[in-house]
Parts: sequence; C-alpha cells; structure tokens
Amino acid sequence: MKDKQPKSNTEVLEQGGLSRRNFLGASAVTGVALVGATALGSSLMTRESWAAAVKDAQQKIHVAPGELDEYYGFWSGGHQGEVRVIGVPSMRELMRIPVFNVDSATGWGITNESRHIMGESAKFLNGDCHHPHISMTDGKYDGKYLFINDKANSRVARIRLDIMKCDKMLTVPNVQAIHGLRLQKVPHTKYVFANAEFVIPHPNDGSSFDLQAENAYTMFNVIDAETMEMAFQVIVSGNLDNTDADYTGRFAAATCYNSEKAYDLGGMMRNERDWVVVFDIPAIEKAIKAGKFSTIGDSKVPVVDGREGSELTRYIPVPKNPHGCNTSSDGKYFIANGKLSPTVTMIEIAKLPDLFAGKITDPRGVVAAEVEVGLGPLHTTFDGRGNAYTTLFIDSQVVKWNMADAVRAYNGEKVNYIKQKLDVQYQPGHIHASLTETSEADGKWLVALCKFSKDRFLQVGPLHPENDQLIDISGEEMKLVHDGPTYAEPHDCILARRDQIKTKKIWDRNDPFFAPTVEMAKKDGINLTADNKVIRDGKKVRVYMTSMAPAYGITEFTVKQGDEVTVVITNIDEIEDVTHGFVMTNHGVGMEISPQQTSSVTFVADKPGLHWYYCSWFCHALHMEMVGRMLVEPA
Ligand code: CUK
Ligand code: CUA
Ligand code: CA
Repeated sequence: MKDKQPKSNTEVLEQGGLSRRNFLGASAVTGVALVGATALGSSLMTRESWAAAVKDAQQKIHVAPGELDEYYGFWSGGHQGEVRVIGVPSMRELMRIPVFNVDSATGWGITNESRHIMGESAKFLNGDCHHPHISMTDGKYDGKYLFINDKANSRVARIRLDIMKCDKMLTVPNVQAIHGLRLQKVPHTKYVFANAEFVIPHPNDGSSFDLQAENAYTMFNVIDAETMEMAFQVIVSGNLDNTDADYTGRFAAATCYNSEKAYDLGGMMRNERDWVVVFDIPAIEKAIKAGKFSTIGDSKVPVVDGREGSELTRYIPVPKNPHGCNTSSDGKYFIANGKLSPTVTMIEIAKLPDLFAGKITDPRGVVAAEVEVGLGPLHTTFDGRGNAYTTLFIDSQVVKWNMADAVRAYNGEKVNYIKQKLDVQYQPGHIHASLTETSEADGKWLVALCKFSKDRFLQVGPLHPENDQLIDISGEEMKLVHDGPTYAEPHDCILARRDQIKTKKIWDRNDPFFAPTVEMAKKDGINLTADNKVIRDGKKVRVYMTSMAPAYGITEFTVKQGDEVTVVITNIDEIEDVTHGFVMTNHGVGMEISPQQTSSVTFVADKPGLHWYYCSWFCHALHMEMVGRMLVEPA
C-alpha cells in the first residue's frame, strides 16, 4: 500500500473538458463510490432528529441584540482588496479594513497618511488578497498584527489589530505575484513567509519568454515581521503555491504545482507528481551570516539558491498540482492537498531533521500517509481532537477524516479514517476551523468558503456572491448552520477568540500612524490640538484645523487657483463614537478623522470659485451643519 500511485483525476478534468457542469457531473460518479464505501452517520438520521439537531445548531449561532460574538473573524476581501472583520458565530460584518484598495469612507489611498504607508505602490488602485494570518507567540495568537498578501501587485501588508488599520506595506522585489502567506509560529512571528507564484527570467529585461532557462525561477520570500522589510529570498525549483510553518520554528513548507516550469495548462499537468519544498530556516540564516548569498540587480536583499540539491531545502514529491499546505495543529504534519489527485499527503515533521541530515535519503521516506479523501482536495483544517477537515472542490464537500486512522490505513490496517462527508454549496476553496493555526485549536466552528453560489440567495445579476458557510464541529458530526454571502472573493479567513484581540477605543495622540503629519505640523510651528491656521509656502498652502462636534475650527479659507492645498484636521473630540469626516465637494477628496486622530489630504485647487466642504460621518444632531467654504481666487 505504501507509496502507491493513487489514480489521478486529471482524466476527470480531461473527459469533462473545462465546462464546470461536466466537471461536476463526471466527478459525482466517482464521488458516489467513495461515499458509499464510508457510510455516513448523517444519512441514517431520522427527519425528526435532523430537525432537532438543526434547531439546536441555530440556537448556537443566535447572538441576541446587544450580545457579543465569541470570535473575531478576519476575512480576506480577495480581488476587492480589503480585509473584513466578521463576528462569529453571528456572521455579522463588524468592520472593513481597506488595504490594497481605495476606500471612499476612510480615505484610504487618498489621505497622506495612507499613501505614506502604501509608499510607491499607492499608484496602484487594485489588489488581490488571499491569506490573512495573525501574529503568534509560542504557537498562539498574540493579537498584535494581521498580515495579508496581494497577489496582483506582489505586496504584503500588515494590519495593526489594536486600531484595525493597515500600518505597513511592502512590495516584494525581484518576483511576481505573492500568493501563499504564513507566519512563523514559534518562538514568535519573527518572519512572514510569502510565496511568489510565477516563474520569471532574471534579469527580466524583456529579452526572453523562456521559463526553462537556468536564470528563470521564482523565490520564497522571508520578511521581518516587525520592520516589514525583506529579510532574505530563496530561489526554488518549479513554482510556489501555498505555504505554512511548523511548531518547532525550524521549518517552513510550500506546495509547488508547476514543477514542470510550464507556461500553459497542459504543461503544468504533465507530471504525475509535483512537490512540497521544505525550507530549513536556521540553516538559511546561517548561510547568509556566513556571506553565502548573492543579490539581484539594484536590490540589496540577500538571495540564497535553494533549488533541488541545495542543503537549505528538501523536495518531497507529492501528487499532483498540490494546492493547500497546512500544518496540523498538533504540530505533527505538513499536509499537502492534492487538487488533481484525490489524496492528501501527510509529511511527518519529526522526520524532517533526519531528511536534512541525510539519515533518510529518499524524500518520500518522510511521508506518513497519502490517503484518498475525495475529488479536488484544496485546503485542510483541524479541530484539535485529531481530526482534519478537507475541502473537496470537485465533489463540493467537506470531508472529516481522522489523522491517526489515516496513517493506520495507509500502513495496511483495515480502518475507516473518513468520518463524514458534508455537502456544501458549492466548490469550496479554503476552510478554516476556530484557532486551527495554533496549538489551541478548539474544534468549535468551521468556515467553508465556497466559490460563487447558486440558488441560495436572491438573484443579483450575472455576478454571483460567494458563500461562506458556517459549520458547527463541536459534536461528532459536522452541522451546517449558516449561509454567509460575501463579495468577491474571500479565499480565506481566520478566527481568533475575542479575548485575543485588544483594540483601542480612541487614538493615542502619539500614534505612529499619523506621525509624519505631526512632524510636518511641528515644522510649521503648529499645535495640532489647538491651532486653526492657514500657512502659505510658495504655491503650497497648508490648512490646519481642529474638529469638534459639530464644527470645524476653520469654516472659511482662501487660496489661489493652482495652489496645492493640504488640509490637516485633528479631531479633538474624546468621546469614542464621534468620528468626523472631511469632504471637499467636486475635488475627489474625503476622509475619516476619528477621536484624537489627525488626518490630512492634499489636492490641487484648480477651479476658481466657492467650494463647500462638509463632514461625512454622522457625528451629531447638527452634523449637516458641520460645513465650511474654500474660496479659490482665479489665477
Ligand atoms: S488560494 Cu484561493 S482557494 Cu489563494 Cu489560498 Cu486556495
Ligand atoms: Cu462631524 Cu458629522
Ligand atoms: Ca504540475
């Protein structure tokens, strides 16, 4: 049984062509056989006991008005670019955190403070985020930061969870498309691990399309989590999809679906096995310390070569175009999800030191089990009780399987490791159980993030919402308890206990978020919490004002046509829900100024005339009256 080559389901793909309907139809046949072999408890339930179970589950998710959710959920906003904060189990949306998008309400991407954080990449108006992950200490969430990737523009951003704002953004140099992203768990999140997906030529100077050449590669990127600067990069063979880190602090692993270095679908599916690449982080650090690195072009980032044969990495063959890479919460396994193979591969982390030391010579020797779970396994999550839950994209199911039983079955024992298969609606990608990425996985809630949705919600035109389904996993059986429509496209989410996230109610005046603006004011001799002053500096005009409900400190000012105007507002209200806004009509300018915050925005006063500005957050009974006028004198 060991090392058998499971039947690839690429045939399924090929038979059905690429039509999604055929795709699902063809797979259903194979799916039936699998389900039949593993008779499910739920199918034996009576209608009455089913109804009672549903009612019980529904009561569990009911969070009454005024009551608080048990968990903070952070949802990726996908190619919409933001992060959303959702209460679990109510699935109520609590907040949105703009990151790789432009946000009209808060002025993210418009204000000077946000553009300073975005740096040069502020010129991009789009993003594509996938993987939100919370910083950890000793394998548990410390609630400090949340990190997220931008595949579209090769960026990684950090969100400070005390204020729920993005405070750092880094464009990863020398690579294209940051996809997989995970954090070092132990001893703490010193590093952010970020996979660059696409193979490109180096130098990428427009002289070559060739991906097979020696100088065509992609890299595993390691970022210092505190400074948000690049620590180092590792050249890999093939490409990189998803990644995760272990609980010893030594290893990170990543899946590769394009070991072929192909440029098209057929080519990328040629090999029956691709691989998981494992990185020995301390060994890489040591090599860099010893000066064994190079650099690329103008970049100062140390680059080591971790391609097949390197001492710094190991390549473990796994079938076929693997996707998700998940560390089990017991710390035992890296699990690679087969995607085009109906299997998951369990890589035994405890054996990796021997693989690196050469005591195990065949990389497949670290495979603890490779078991069939169903068609199109994409991602796996854990309940802390020895069970794993894998999404089956093609079967549109979540399969619950027991890890210890899977290893026994792989070693030839007759045990049924499949515990349950639950239909979801449909085509699930990521899956996430509460606290699953930590040693505290508590096995209470499971979110299955389904691609699109059909016949589940009111019709909203040709574009369908996604469907993030909430499943109760606290008992023996998974129970679907809630359908959560979401906008394009969460990919992934993360749940933390509410006591693990500590937020500020009002801004600290010394917050680094607006420190550059405070610095500018200081040079202008301005006391931001008291002064209301217009300062002219050649063609530049800086308007400093306070705001206190329901009035701005300055209600009229005059500039000349063509002036570059910077409006700096400090909200001196100290009551926690009195956020003000500033909108200059017909200038594309709007922003949030929460209590004790300073916000600023710069625009060109290019239209002569009188222009009203107004407060955009409903701060007071006289909110509508919170206005002012700018007079632009013709040049
Ligand atoms: S990926 Cu989208 S479903 Cu970007 Cu984590 Cu798997
Ligand atoms: Cu201030 Cu509305
Ligand atoms: Ca492949």
